[in-house]
Amino acid sequence: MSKIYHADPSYRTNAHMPDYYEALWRFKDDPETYWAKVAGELVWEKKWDRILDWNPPYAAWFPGGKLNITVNCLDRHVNDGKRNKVALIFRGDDGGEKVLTYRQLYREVNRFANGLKELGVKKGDRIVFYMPFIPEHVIAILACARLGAIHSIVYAGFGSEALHARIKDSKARFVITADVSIRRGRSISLKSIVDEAIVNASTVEKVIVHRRSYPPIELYSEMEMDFNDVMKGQSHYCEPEIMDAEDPLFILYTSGTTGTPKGVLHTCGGYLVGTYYTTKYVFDMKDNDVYWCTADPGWITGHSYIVYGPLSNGATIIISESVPDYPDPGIWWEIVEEFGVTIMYTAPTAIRMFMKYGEQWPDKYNLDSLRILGSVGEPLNPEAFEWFYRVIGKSRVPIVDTWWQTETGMHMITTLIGEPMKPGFAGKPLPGVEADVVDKQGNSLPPGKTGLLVIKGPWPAMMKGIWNNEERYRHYWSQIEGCYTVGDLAVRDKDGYIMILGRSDDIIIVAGHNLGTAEVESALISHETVAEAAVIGIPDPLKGNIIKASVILRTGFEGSETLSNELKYHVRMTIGPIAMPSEIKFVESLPKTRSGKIMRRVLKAEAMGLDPGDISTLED
Ligand code: 6R9
Repeated sequence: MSKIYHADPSYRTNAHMPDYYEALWRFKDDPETYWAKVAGELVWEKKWDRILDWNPPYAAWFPGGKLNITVNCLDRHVNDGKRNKVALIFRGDDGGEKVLTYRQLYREVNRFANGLKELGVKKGDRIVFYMPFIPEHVIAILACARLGAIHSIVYAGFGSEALHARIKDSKARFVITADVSIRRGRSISLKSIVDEAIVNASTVEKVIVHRRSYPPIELYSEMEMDFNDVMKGQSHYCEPEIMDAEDPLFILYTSGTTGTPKGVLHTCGGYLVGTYYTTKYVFDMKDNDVYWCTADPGWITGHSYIVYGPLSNGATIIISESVPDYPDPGIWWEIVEEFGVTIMYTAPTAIRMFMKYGEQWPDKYNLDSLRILGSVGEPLNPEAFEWFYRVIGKSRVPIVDTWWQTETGMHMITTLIGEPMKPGFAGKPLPGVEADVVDKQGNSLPPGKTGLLVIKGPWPAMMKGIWNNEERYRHYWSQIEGCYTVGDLAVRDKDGYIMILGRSDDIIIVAGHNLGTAEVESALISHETVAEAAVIGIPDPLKGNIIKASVILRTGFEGSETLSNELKYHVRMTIGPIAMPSEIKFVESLPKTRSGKIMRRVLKAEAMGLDPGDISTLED
């Protein structure tokens, strides 16, 4: 039985959504009225005709509605008394800062949009981004959306082949990049990667380069243009393109932990409603919050919870180019103290890294400003939850462990800040989301039984397709009748809290028992010496599979045969003999995507001497 944590009752009393069950009841009673109320808080050029047309697997949300998402993220705040509120605070890798108010951000976006327009950018054009995380990145995203152009952001860490494949698949007309990104005090050339990536990509007409270094790099060809020159002399107002609710907003190629990347398509209306709604209620976003999401815009988390959700709520966002341990592992806590961050949203991979370095780093800083902590990307193991709660949140700050995906666009399962928290469990489906844990035939499973996580029915920010791949889109909805199959394993408890056990392709079947990777990894991490762990199943003639674990130890511990045996025994005692790893390997690092997810199939291929498949999304 795991522990249950309760936030101070004032959290609940003051929350935008104080009562989960009341909201759930309102949703169930009349879903359309429920969503109409949320959508009604936003600015529409023309109101929708209907809330939803649902012809599975195709949904049209707010058909007939017309809007521009940037009007909701900028114009309305500029006109509604938030003109001089800080919209964005940038903190560079070198400690440099830049602050933009809503008015300033609005003007920059409009100027850049006008510049793009002059270059011929129009509604529906695809624009690929390969940019560092600097304010210009956010400006360019919003400028695209202002014109109705479709952005497709690629992590500025992927290689030229991955970038090339995404440019080709989306048939991009424009690429926006920078000369360099700066990581750990070092400049990493982005422009040269773009140069390679656009060879044989004949659709690309222009490459826009934000030049940061001095002296500025030369721009050689006719195709290349300086970012600031695009803006130069442009007016501060650009008429927003009025979009249909179902017009495309962006394509984002998924992190690809399991296969070749797919271009997930999101559209304007429902996506805005879904990200606005979840930012408001899950993060309980208030006017004086200082919100910091540590993700990169190249991940869906950056799209939904750095840009569109927070800005549509008129929030103050922090963006930072810094990595968690440079110049030292105190940097993130220094940022929290310095800017008075109230809501911090990060990933288990970062939390486990901080656990490894030890409490002395966060302990140097005053973290009193924090009022909500969030996690996303992987299961937040109970051990990591407890550490985050105690060391960062001082046993006072509620944690929202948010389960969702590129495809879902918005948070789907989490624990609202006023609800009891159960470490290891993401929580319950948000009001508006119907999730279930089922067997392969789609039968609901009782509490305690492991099964497939599915979503029943449509939700506003759901993906609307896979770019150029109808079949792959249909596949999500065709495995189990009437359900969107998310590809994760899960188990529910008697209160309806859902624990995510890992990807279903990573499932390990030992002697007929289904084991989720997260279960075994959490057991390993609960040992005092372990910072991080990844487990895989290796075929075995006797047991079906045996478990092989790769383990990163906390600072100050060393791997040995004795420790290996101790860890095996620890897992045996925590879960049972079935889950005991046959082999434990002590490693310095694990293969991860740029968003911090462990790529177990790479470990598996390595262990079995097989080809790892597409590894274009692998970090470094
Ligand atoms: C937002 C994002 C989606 C996959 C998802 C699941 C894992 C995300 C999680 C989580 C457990 C959480 N995942 N959040 N697992 N608890 N709170 O990460 O999108 O990159 O598309 O990945 O990430 O496996 O299916 P994406």
